[in-house]
Amino acid sequence: MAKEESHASPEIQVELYRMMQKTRMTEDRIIALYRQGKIVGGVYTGRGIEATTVGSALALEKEDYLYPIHRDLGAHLAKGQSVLNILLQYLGRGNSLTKGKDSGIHASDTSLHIIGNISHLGSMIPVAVGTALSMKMQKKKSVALNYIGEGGSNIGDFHEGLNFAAVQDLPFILIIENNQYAYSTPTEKGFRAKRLSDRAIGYGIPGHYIDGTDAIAVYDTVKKAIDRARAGKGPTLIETKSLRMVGHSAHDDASYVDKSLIKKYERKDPILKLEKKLKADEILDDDGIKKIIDELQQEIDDATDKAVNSPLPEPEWAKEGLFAD
Ligand SMILES: Cc1ncc(C[n+]2csc(CCOP(=O)(O)OP(=O)(O)O)c2C)c(N)n1
Repeated sequence: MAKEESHASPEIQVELYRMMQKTRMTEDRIIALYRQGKIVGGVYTGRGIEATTVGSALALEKEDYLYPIHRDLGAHLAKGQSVLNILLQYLGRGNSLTKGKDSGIHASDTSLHIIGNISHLGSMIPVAVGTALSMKMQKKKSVALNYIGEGGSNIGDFHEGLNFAAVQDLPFILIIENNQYAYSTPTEKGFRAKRLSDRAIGYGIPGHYIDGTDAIAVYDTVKKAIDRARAGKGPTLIETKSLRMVGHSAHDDASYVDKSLIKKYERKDPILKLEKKLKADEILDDDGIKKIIDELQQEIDDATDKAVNSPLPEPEWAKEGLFAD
C-alpha cells in the first residue's frame, strides 16, 4: 500500500523540532531549579515522549481544546503556553496561573483553551468528553484532545468517557502515551492486550498504534483524527509507544528499568531522530540548529530570571478563587 502523504510541511517539521527542543531544555531547567531547592512538589518530566506531546498538540488549531496530563509540558508549549508561565507555576509564584495553589503543570489557561489536569488519573477523560459534547451541541468545529498513560488507561473513567464519546460521535481524540512504565509497574503487569489501541474495536471507533518517538507520524495521525472529528464522524483512540527515559519524577532514579531498554530508546531519541531527518532532507543544517538552540536558551534564561524574582502569593489568597462565581 502506498504511504499516505504527510501533512507536515518543512516549516511544520522545523516547528516540531524547535518545540521538542524547547520542551526538553525547559524541563532541564526545571530539574535544575528543583535540585537547587527552589521548586517544591513533584517534577514529572517527559524525556523521550516529546514527539507524542508536541506532535499531537501542534496539530490543533487555536479554537481546539487541549487536556494535557502530568508529563505533557510539550503539549502546553505547543498549544502556545509561555516558558515564563510554566516556570512561575512550578515556582509557586503569586502571578502564576494557579497563584501558587497547585504545583507542576496542573494549570489551566482558558485564553489558550488549555484545561489542566487534576492528580486523579483518568478523571479528566469525561471532562474532555464533556467539552466535545458541548462543541457538538453548539455546532462548533473545535475538537478536544486528551491524553492518558498506559497505566491510567485501566481506570473506569477511560471506558465511560470513550464509550460515551463513541455513541455520541463526539469530536474527541484520546492519546494513550504508552511509555512502558506506570511509575515502576511495567506493561506486562498492567494489561494482557498486545496493543491498547485494539481497545478501540470494543467502542466501534478507529484505533491507531504508532511510534511515539516519531513526531511526524504523531502529527499526521492526530491531524487525520482531527479531520474525522471535525467532519462529525466521532472519536479516535491513538496509542503512541515510547519509553519514559527518566524516573517517574525527579526523585526517582528508575533503577527498576532494564538498562538495555534505555540504551535501545536512546538510539530512538525523538529529537535526534527528527534532527537527522531535517539534515538529510537539507531543511536544517548545523548553523540553523545552533540558532534555534541559542534563541531558546536565551528565552529560558530570561524567563528563569523573571520567574525566580517574582513574588510569592500572599497567605490570604489561599481562600480566593476556590469556587466558580
Ligand atoms: C487514580 C490515581 N491513581 C494513582 C495515582 C498516582 N500516580 C500518579 S502518576 C502515576 C503513574 C501513572 O502511570 P501512567 O498512567 O502509565 O502514566 P506515566 O506516568 O507513565 O506517564 C501514579 C500511579 C493517581 N494520580 N491517580
